[in-house]
Amino acid sequence: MRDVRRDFPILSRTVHGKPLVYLDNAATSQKPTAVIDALDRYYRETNANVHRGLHTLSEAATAAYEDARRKVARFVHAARPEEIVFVRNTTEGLNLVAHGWARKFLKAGDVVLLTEMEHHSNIVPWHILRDQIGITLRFLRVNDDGTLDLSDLDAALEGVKLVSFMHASNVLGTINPVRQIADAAHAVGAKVLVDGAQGVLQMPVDVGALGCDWYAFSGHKLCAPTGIGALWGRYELLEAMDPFLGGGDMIESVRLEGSTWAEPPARFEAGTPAISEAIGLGAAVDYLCSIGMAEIQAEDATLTAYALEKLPQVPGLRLLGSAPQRGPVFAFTLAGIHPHDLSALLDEDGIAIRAGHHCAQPLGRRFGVPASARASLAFYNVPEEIDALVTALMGAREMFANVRS
Ligand code: C6P
Repeated sequence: MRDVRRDFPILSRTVHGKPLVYLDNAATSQKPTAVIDALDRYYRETNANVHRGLHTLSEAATAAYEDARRKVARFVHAARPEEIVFVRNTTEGLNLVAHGWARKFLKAGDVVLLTEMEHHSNIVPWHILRDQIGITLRFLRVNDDGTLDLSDLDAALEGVKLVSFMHASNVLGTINPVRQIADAAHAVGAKVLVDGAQGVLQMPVDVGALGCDWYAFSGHKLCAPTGIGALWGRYELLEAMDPFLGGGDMIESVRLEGSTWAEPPARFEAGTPAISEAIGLGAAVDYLCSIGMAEIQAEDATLTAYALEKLPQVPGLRLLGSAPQRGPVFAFTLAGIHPHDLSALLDEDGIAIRAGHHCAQPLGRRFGVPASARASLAFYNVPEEIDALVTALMGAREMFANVRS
């Protein structure tokens, strides 16, 4: 895995004269040369609009765009490429289900079950829909160790039409038991939407094995460019959904009196899509498959074990979440130092972490921590970078202690 660092040009840069230690992978991943080159090649050789022209460039662009869809379909083990809808990001994928499916099939009083650990992108769309059509929202609670409280899942599922929850937490690191929740939800006739933003780079994803109905993820967390993501959905569900954006490329026919829509996935891809970004996502998926997602998962486990051994050695450090099934994401507080100050201080050592509420304010309230620092790793990180983080945290503690005394 050490060798893969060479595939990421940015990892050899310095920040404030120090080697970059990039520990903000849950916010966005870095991009390998294979992806950067795919974008460069596309704009140098193939750039044209897709699905619209009969000239050579347009046909080549269309072929590359649809090839990327096939690669993404294989990556998540979709039954067919048409089950992959290209969207901008996880947020748009979740909103597409809220507005394309839930708005059509749910009515006032129907219950949508979420969890207390959700990212805002899986809470706010449901608040909007609740205010518009009167659905009821219910939340699974989070235990002190950062696992979901599933002790009375059957009661929580009463009257539920849709369960929507994250595969892996961007704060606690917890990996949720998707199959267990999906099976229980399906037993009461509910549909299951999974926010795969963090899950998708941490482990092999097989949507059939997970047992969900939709799975949304962002390319930029998967070594691909920003501006592209995917919503996988079971085809018959996509077929039943309404579009939430209208325009070019999503229609079957348009008359002044009205329009009819194309079949999925085109129905949900109105307007000129993010063509180069989709091709970049295809290149990212190829790159990750060349390493192997099982190998990436194993590397994450090694890094996670090392971080869990090292971080508690910092006096005053409180780690949020200690779930047994977890990914390499570590939110923490350090006694006496505001996370924003900590982040700024670490930046001077070339270390990039995130600080704040991590777009999960309800979860922060649950733990009585409105803001925390967060180090998040990816397979291209190395144990020495965890050592560098620990040393910098110790230094920050000392510095603040001196300031106070
Ligand atoms: N979390 C983080 O630093 P978008 O912004 O649409 O690509 O992803 C949204 C999203 C949804 N669910 C989870 C679990 C996420 O972690 C994220 C993005 C980043 O934690 C940016 S806020």
